[in-house]
Amino acid sequence: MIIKEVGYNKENYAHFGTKFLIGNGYMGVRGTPEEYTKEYMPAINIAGVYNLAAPDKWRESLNAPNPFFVKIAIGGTELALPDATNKVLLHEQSINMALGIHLRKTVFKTQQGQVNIESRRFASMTAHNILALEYIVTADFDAEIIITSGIDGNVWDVNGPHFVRHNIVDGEIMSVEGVCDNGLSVKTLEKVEIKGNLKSQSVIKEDKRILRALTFAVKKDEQCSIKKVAYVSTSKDLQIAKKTSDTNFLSLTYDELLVAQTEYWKSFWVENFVTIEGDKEAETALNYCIYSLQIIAPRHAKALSIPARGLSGQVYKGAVFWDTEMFMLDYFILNDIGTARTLLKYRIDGLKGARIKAKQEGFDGAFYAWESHENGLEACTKFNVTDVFTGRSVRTYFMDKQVHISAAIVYGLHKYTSMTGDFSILADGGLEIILECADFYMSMLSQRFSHRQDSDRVGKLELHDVVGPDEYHERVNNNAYTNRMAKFVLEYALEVLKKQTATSVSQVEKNRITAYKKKLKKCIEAICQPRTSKDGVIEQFDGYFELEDVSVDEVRSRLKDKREYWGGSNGVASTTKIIKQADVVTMLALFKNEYDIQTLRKNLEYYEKRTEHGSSLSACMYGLLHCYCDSVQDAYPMFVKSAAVDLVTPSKLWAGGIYIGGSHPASWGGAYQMMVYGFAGLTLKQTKKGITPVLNPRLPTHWKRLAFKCSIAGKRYNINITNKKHSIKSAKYKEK
Ligand code: IFM
Repeated sequence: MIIKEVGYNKENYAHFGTKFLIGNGYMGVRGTPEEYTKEYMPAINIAGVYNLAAPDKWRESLNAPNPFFVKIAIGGTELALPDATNKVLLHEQSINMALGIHLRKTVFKTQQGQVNIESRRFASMTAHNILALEYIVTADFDAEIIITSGIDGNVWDVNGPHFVRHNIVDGEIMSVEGVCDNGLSVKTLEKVEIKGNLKSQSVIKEDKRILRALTFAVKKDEQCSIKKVAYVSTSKDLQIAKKTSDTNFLSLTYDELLVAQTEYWKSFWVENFVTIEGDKEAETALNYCIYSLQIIAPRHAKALSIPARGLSGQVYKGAVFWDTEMFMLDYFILNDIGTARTLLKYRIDGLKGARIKAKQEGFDGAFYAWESHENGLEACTKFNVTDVFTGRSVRTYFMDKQVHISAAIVYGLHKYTSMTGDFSILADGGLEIILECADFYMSMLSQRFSHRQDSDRVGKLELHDVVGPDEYHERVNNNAYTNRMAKFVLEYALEVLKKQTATSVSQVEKNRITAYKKKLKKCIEAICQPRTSKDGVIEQFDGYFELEDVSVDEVRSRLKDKREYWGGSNGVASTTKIIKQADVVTMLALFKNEYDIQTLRKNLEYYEKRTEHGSSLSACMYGLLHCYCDSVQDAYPMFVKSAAVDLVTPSKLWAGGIYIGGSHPASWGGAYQMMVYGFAGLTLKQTKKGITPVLNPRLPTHWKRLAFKCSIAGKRYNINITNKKHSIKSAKYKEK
């Protein structure tokens, strides 16, 4: 349960900051050494609080003043990374997932001898505003050690600076409050316990930070240390949190918090650890995904979702994408129904924004934000990529044409209700989402005027001018995935309406509902199917088959700059069949029961060769479909790729001049889905006894045993699978 890196390389600052993230759903803390300043991207990224720094910038999430800032000096010389790189004898960073703690150890060599730093830090899982740090220094010689620590309000921002003013307070409890020009503020308080032979201390108050310099006189191998407890809050907390924080900051101690933290994670792993006997690496990677999803789960909030880059920073504006409902939600439905509900309630709140966007784009109903901020506010701009050659912004169509976003939310609601048996969410606003998304797609469907004379299209309704999951091909007609998802929304709307008992409804209203159901039925029957080749390949969108058929490598070789954007009007992939990510394959993975296995295999084979996997959302969908096609050995590398996405060196940090690094929660969720639905083959059956789980396992041959727990319809199950037998037994656990 340890993720560890030994050795120091300054160049790893962005990757390790992400890999060694800690968090508690309220905030994420990047895994950078304590002495790092903003050039090296330390961040305490707050969930769900956004600001626009200037009209020509992007709105993005906020980073809090950093109370984990600490550096040391010995004999007047600073020992701080990265400047002191040449003095490093040993450097280790790790996450102990069993305890939810980040650990760091550095040994510096000086003229007098060796100096050792050890730190432990965590984001409290039991008090969401709280961060805690222990920092210990020893030297193998008698030394005067200065530990300088405090709150650094000079934070790293992608599209900042956000704070126009810093209110700084000195005293036993120090604080830095960053204030934005609209009054929005983020405040960090800290108190410190000091241990060791303290000779003197002083306070350094600067523009944006306040520090304490603690001078210790220590004997050889004697420790000096600080233990810090910090409280981070924002002026939006009351709006977001379920309840006001009952944390009595003054009375909390580091030691007590550590005990509570350890207890929390111990009981968490009893419920959530996934055993993969025969493959330690896969086991660690998958449990890292689970740890990582848990530390970004908005357990404190009434209605909040998870950004595409989790809480690893402001990349993608800290915004929420389809990633949540299509990739992450299943983990929460199966393990933490409270969080699953919170994620969906965020979309219920977002209906306001979705209605506005639909209207603006000329449609009825609800068109959800492609990149969603609070209240469903669209954060995606029309110019989302920068041309690496000219430095100019490129018009992209993610925001206005990626209409499959609305269907993803309805799909999420469907998964939630059908797997938990909790239909109350429909009465709490879910039904409105389903019906308004249905209205949206019905208003988009247009009678076909196309020049093409295919007989199967006559009288059909088409979905024009969209972008499917494959973002490299913009403004296409009848994207297979989008059409199927739109149809799904209409089908689900019809299904829920049929189940509604309208006893107290007037005759006029009944007639209206009947007419509406007829309209839904008509659209369901008429929505056109994608073209299919003679040998069963489904065309991703109208005209895809006519594009240039070249390999991914050939397209890559046409790049003049490796950071060039492959899509859009000038992209190297746009005129070819090379796609960014699973598109038809995603559709087939979701609706596999509608196709025979030959069709699934044929399409998998066809599209796999033509997929760049330029998005971390891609591999898991290929992996899932491989499992459904019983090609488990081909699924396995896709599983590893998804699960270990943030453990290995990142392959893509740029999209045409825009930094897109950070963590990949959708990929973690996708790996989890592969484990549950793919390898364990979990499906649900509606029987007289209610919703029951069924297994159809297909383990990779080197896996000896797969075991995990999950919750279905309010019951917790123990699932145990070997190559010879499998079982599902009730587990003693009550869903909270
Ligand atoms: O939602 C994804 C999209 O499918 C591909 N680009 C990145 C987004 C955020 O992860």
